[in-house]
Amino acid sequence: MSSTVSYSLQDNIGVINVNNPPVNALSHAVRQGLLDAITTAQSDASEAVVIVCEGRTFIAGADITEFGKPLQSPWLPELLDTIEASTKLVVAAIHGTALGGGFETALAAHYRCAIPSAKVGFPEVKLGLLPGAGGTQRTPRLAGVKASLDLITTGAPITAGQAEKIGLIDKIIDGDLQEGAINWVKELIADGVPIRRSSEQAVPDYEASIFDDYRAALEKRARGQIAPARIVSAVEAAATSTFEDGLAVERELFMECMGSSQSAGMRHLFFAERQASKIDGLAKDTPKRPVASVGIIGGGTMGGGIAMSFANAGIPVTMIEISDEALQRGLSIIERNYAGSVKRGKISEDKAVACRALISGSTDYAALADVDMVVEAVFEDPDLKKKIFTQLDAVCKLGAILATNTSYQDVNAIAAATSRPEDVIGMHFFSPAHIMKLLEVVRGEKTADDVLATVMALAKKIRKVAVVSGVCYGFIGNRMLRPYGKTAQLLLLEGASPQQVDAAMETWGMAMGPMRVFDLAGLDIGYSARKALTDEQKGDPRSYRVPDLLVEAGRLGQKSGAGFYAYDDKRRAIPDPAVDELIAAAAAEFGMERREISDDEIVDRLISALVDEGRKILDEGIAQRSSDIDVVYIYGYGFPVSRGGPMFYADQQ
Ligand code: 3H9
Repeated sequence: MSSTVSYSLQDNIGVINVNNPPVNALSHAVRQGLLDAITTAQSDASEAVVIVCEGRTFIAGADITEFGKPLQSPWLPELLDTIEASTKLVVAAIHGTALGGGFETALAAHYRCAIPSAKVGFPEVKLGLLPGAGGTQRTPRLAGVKASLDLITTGAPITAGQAEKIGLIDKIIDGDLQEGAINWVKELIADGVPIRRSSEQAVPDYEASIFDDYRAALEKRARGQIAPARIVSAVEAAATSTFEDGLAVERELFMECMGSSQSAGMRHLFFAERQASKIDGLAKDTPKRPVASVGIIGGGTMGGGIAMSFANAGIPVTMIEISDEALQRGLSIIERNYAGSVKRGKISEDKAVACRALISGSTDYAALADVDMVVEAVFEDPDLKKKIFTQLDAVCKLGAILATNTSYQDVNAIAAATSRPEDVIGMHFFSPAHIMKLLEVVRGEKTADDVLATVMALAKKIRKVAVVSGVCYGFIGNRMLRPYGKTAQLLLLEGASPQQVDAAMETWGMAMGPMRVFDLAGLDIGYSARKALTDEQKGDPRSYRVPDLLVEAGRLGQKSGAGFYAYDDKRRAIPDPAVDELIAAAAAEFGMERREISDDEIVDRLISALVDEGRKILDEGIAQRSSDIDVVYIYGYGFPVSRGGPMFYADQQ
């Protein structure tokens, strides 16, 4: 057949076997192999056909590396039409993740079975796309409009059991999948079950207002992305026209999305995220240390979030605090967070109880004697951190990994406080640590290769996206934030208002404008950090005059009810004329004439500030590659995913 697809007859059942590691993506060779196999099956001795996959998963989608290149026949929609048109019964047998074009292949089969652990879904929206091989047309015919809109607009996969409930899977197979699928097909034949083509089913009844309701709801969530609304239109076409006409609508919308800069940015992120886990110069088979237990120093917001990240992955945690009172406070915050997650439907009550049970506490460092790893998460005091690492050096077993969650400090200096700097590494989590996906892994001068490899693998286990950074003040993300913040302050003095700066950046796609970020973080933090710096280190006085004046006026940000904005009791930011006056007075101090500033100028100057610093970070070798910087900014700083990250965006410009 082809090197990636084989076909054989087993007891008169034609078995099409796809074998294209790692995820059986629908490359040209796979599409051709499937076409050849289904064509052969039409005229051989087979009574029915089973499509099954080797390796860890059923087909996980179209081959994304082929996107943007010239199309090679057979194109997936044509192939799926041929599969569906088969005059012999076709069954898809699913394990792993049947995603995107992979699930569309399964929907073109006449029936679907899956093992209980299998998942199915349409992640295309996360690539700025919509299913482009009939997914928006066949799914509503089987599962109805609402379930289809939920599945395709969120991109979140569902379990085989959930898919069975909504009609997308017909049978759950326990035990060996291929054997079970063949036996099931034999039963279908024996029972005279007819061929059932998804495209020939009628879309079940639905609420007339559903499409407008989804459009309205998605507009708020989509942050300017075009794909979600296009998905609604494609599903609407399925419900209101023939299969062929709906398919034509889907194709047109798919091509529009595929050609958009948004999808280019999101596809860039897909590969950037996977590339980030690879470390230049480190062999793939670098041995890893076992990490079966973790200690956390500090039970504050950060320490608690980090503890939850490990516990959620089944790793027991011992949390250390200085007093019983502080420990109880820390543990009760964790409890509240779990209760909140249960209330919001993020995890089940049972899972929350099981995870919480994995977190214990102590006020004695001796409790860390046997843990495989410690993450220090106390406040940013370099002397305190060094003292803690000296203590850890004294109590922890040999080979334990000693990590610091510092956001700024010199990891090499912290490592030097121990007799084993090769075991020391930075793990910079982002707050709230149990939710934010980014983890900056800071490689010290002496960090051992196996420590780095272990932490990168562990990051994946605790469901973080890890990016390696070298040692410098602020590492990748916070270092870039400084010139960004300074430029934002200059824009205020030059004539913009906080609300104009924020609105310009949020309209452009940032999750939150810089002034609201400062207010959320607390203006007093930067204020006290500046106190410790020389004038030279502080830089241009115009870049911090306004926040200094705000703090001195008691406006510390959201927590004090006022900062760059006033805040009401629901923590809504309200533009405040007193701040405008304060900015005007500060500008006058520097003899600056204020002027009208356009939103475009705001965006240009702020993004340029990020990109310029990003280039320096690359030149200095702090980041391994420019796409790593994009991953940091998207996962840690609310940069719009549809713009692919600051460095990708700059390249596109
Ligand atoms: C689509 O189907 C459009 C159609 O509707 C219409 C067409 C006309 N292509 O993530 P991992 C690589 S859009 C090419 O670390 P895991 C990946 O880069 C597609 N390569 O594994 C990595 O390479 P490397 C819809 C792919 O076990 C390696 O495989 N489908 C693809 O953590 C391992 O990946 C999706 O969006 C691909 N489709 O997770 C699914 N997928 O080793 C995207 C993966 O060189 N994939 N690779 O770094 C995933 O979500 C995850 O890979 C999956 C496995 C859950 C499957």
